[in-house]
Amino acid sequence: MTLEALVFDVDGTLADTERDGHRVAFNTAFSEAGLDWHWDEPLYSRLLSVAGGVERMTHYARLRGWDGTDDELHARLKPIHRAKTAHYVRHVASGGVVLRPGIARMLAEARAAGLRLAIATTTTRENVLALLAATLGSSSIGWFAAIGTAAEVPLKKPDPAVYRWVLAELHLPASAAIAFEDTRNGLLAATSAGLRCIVTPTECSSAEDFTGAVAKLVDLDHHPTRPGEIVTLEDVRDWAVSSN
Ligand code: XBP
Repeated sequence: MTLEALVFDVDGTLADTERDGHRVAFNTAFSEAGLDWHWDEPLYSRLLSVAGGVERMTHYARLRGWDGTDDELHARLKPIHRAKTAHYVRHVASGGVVLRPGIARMLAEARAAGLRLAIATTTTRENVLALLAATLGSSSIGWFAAIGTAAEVPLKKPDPAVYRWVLAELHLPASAAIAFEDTRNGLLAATSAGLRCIVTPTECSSAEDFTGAVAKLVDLDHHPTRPGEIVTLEDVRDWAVSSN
């Protein structure tokens, strides 16, 4: 099968957004809400095992002894999550986030080669659009043939639902696409949907188990076996047909 699409995770993959972006926005929203919650870096790295901001907050609330059903806790926490999203979007719009090395180049190479681009993320659509506009310009939103977010697919990674949604939008079999992820949850979501997956871990996810990835990279500007060389679209095409 010929590679026809590149599917990118957002947080940690397109840009390293978690430690200084989302985490700071969460803490600001907690403080504004009068909660004595503060997610420092080690705690946040552990909490990242729970995909989805509201789900992560709900998980932490239970650790802090909150009672209630998931729906009851979500209802209490969603206003705080909306405030957090506003803080995060302001951070991104102010230039607080840059793309990871090689991402802009890979997107341009894929477009020039006629491949389709897609996004599969558990974050909000608002966060995705803000990140694309701030880093690639507002017209870049049109580069992506499918953008799967928490709005389109409520079930979060490692569930494969968002990757299955993207493949359906692209009208492609999993074998015609390859995923780019930074966490084990993301790797499992992509591979469970049948896609091969390249991982580029961040400091937050570096200790995770990436068994099943077809390639594990520092980033797209560092080839894993050819020191001093970048990762090209040809390398991605090779990994797209390899067995991991
Ligand atoms: C990363 C996530 C998100 C972000 C926080 O998404 O799991 O929950 O950490 O964003 P992905 P929200 O790696 O799939 O891009 O608060 O909007 O969920």
